[in-house]
Amino acid sequence: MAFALNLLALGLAAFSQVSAQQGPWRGAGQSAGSPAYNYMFQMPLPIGPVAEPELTVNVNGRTVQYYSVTIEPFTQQVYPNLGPAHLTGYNGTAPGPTFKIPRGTETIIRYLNRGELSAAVHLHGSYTHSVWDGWASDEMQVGQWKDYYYPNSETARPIWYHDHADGHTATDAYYGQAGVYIITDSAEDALGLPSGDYDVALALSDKRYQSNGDLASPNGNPINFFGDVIHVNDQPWPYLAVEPRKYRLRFFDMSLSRPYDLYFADPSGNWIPFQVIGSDSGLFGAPVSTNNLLIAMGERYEVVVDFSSYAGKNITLGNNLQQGQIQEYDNTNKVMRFVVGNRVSDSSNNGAVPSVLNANIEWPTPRTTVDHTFNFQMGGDSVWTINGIDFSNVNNRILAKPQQGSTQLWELRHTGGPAVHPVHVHLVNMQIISRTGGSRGVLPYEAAGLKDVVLLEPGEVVRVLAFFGPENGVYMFHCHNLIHEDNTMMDAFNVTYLQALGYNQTTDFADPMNPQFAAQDYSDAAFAPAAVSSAVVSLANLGAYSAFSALAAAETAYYATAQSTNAMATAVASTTAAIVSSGYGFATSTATASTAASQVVTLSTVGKAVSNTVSTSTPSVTSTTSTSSKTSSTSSKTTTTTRPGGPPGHHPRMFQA
Ligand SMILES: [Cu+2]
Repeated sequence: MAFALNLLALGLAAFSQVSAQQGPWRGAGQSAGSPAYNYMFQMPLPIGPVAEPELTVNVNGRTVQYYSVTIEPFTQQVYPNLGPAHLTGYNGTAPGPTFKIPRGTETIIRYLNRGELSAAVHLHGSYTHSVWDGWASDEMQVGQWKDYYYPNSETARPIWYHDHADGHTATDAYYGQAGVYIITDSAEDALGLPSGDYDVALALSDKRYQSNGDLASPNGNPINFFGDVIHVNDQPWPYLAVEPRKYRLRFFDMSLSRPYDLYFADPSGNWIPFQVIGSDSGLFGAPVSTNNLLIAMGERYEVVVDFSSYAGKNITLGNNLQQGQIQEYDNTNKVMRFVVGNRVSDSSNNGAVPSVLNANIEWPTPRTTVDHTFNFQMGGDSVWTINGIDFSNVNNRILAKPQQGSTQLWELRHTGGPAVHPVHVHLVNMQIISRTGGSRGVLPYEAAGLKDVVLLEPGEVVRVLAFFGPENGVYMFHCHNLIHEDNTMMDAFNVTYLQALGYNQTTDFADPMNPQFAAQDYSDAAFAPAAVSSAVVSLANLGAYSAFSALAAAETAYYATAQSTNAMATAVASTTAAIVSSGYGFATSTATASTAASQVVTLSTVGKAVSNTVSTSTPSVTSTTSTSSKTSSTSSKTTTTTRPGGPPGHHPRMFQA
């Protein structure tokens, strides 16, 4: 009883702080039940705008696109018969504009915060440098902006972007700060999968409404938030008119606490088999056939479903999740409807799904020793913790220090609390090795590809294997039940710099609070076209990602030679030969004799425990990198293309095609 009261008090304290910062229409009432929605399957699925670059810069052979996004309040008519809902989203849309970026094209996105609360933006599924990864304390206050720089150099995959601000991520995501970001590549294009209008992103969320048609606050319950209105692309229970052919559907679970068990049902209620072709980290090696698909918060799955046998019929997407932790309401078993027409207007890319989708999945090097065990549990000094430590415990919140380029096996344990925990580890692509403690094991579509989120149900223990690279830096890992994340089931790990690689990065991208990249106050001058162009070229010239593929290859070679057992100094001690003979792509390395060289990484404000010393007893290497000389060269090779239609800036409709 004492524990329960304590829990309640802590939960309320955490939430009252957030509520106090919100507008008068926020937190106006925790609706016990939303008004009846009388337009089930009658409103079309919204297909949002695709972001267009406002500037394209070429620096030393790299293409860098510049976009701008304003976080701003807007209203949306959700209930046709009631008042509008108030949201705060990216460029005044929810979900935010969709990004479609070809692999290898770098992006710089300038976010300007014109919302009500501080903001941090995380590109979920990207191995972004720490300074642009949306570290929860690296916030833009209202009136500030920050340029985020992304590599987009991993294979084609469905990733997404959302707020990650300290303590109110759930609020911000719920009110609209989330969007789809798709990386494409030529290998995927060559497969002949459904494309264009036949490739549809479906962002799932659940919300509650007040009697006046406005949103009810998600705050007030530190355990879970479950809405009684299911949205797809922010439209309650929509329909999509489809043709009798194959479609590629990309599912994103952007809900706060709700997982879904999705299925397609014909008018007789029979479930239709479909193929799962990819997940968080891109295409599977081969498609997985199934009748249902469990997707949890933060996860993505891509499927191909064939409507060709259902011309003139309705196919309903349902949610079959029935378990104790998930609140079911009258209509939360329904998601959306596909209204199948009678005519196919384009029969290209409508063949069988290839039996081989992706022969080049970068599975981590096998490893059987558990490097870290993390207990996801209630209690401790706050409501939710990992190993009893929460994110506000600044001096202790770094729970792991994998060395750059190492592979580690983590054991994730659900050790208490009436909720599920989808665990998201930033930076990495995880192989789900095992799930014990329950009855379901690893699901076939979880095993078929790499992931960045894995679901823990009560009592379950999941082992994941991941490569911690290519860069060093401090990253978060947390529960993607965003209610838990805010309360404060989140900690960090420090991918420590591997000096022995001879990779001498002159800019510190590892400290997420590096003031060089901190948010700045808005000024007209900073948003003048010439200033934007200059800022973009300056960032691009850092070459922050230009060595990534060489770096990853060097790390793989390094650990293979070291036969590392624990990715630590022992490995460093035995790899001199590998360093010298590397040809890692970091030219002109020169070995310098030293004994017991010590590499101290001290990060400014992310916490005492971040200070990390890697001792080596072998020659250390200093190097002049070819990449830095290239990228610090003049911008005379830079070409700039300004997008027609006006100067780069912060107009909310800049992205409309
Ligand atoms: Cu959780």
